[in-house]
Amino acid sequence: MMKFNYKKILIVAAAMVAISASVGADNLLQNPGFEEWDQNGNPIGWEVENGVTIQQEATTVHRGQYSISLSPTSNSNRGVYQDIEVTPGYYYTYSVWVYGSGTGSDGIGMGITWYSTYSDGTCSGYISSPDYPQNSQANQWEFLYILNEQAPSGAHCARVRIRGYKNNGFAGYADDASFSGGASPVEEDGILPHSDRDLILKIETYGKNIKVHLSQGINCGSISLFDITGRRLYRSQIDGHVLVSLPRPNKSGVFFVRVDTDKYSDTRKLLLLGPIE
Ligand SMILES: [Ca+2]
Repeated sequence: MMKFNYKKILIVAAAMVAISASVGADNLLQNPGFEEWDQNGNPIGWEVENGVTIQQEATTVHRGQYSISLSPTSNSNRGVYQDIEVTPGYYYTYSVWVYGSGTGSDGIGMGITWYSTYSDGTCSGYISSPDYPQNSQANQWEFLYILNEQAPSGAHCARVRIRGYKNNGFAGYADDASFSGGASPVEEDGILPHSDRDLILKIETYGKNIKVHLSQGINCGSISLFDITGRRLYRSQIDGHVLVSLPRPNKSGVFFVRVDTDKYSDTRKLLLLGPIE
């Protein structure tokens, strides 16, 4: 098969674009940064599967004070999860930062499993599992994501998982998970409020990620990625970082990166050529 290997990415700083979307892409996970732990040593909001030892980790963290360490105690892929109510046909994005002790079957991964029923906070009635991304480098933080996955017909519950692949040993750490969405297939846009600040300094692609350099440390704000139809594909909080990673869509097209603070917003047009190699 002929493989096109376009590396060239054209970044176009656009004039303000009338793109906005209703809020509905907030993080649906409880305790997404593994900052809150109960007296039994379990992360609040997360279910711990059988066959894994988890620990509160205070040294190797992506952000905040803590992350979670995962060590399967069998040959099964086990970890932690949350069950989230979803709407069939709507789009969801899931991301996690992971730090694998090794790669492949020695590493760590994440994924969504769709179920038909959400009841009492629990999924039942298995439907399907999309691909489970996993880390590709050992001993460094890596951003894993499933971008804009459509909940299948009949799916009312998503089991949002992080799991270790290492057999009977330490698989890695995870931190800063985000599951967002609820965007309908066609999300109508409002008009962006006034903006006169250059909050975005530079945008570049790096492997599977889009890296956005911000002109200043924004203590409270969010960054979003939209497609050409104005549908929000991804959103995360910024929290003082000047370099933010976003998931890169695996297709060509025009996209928009937008930074919002309480006073200002800045939107840039992004033209992606070619699939991720
Ligand atoms: Ca954390």
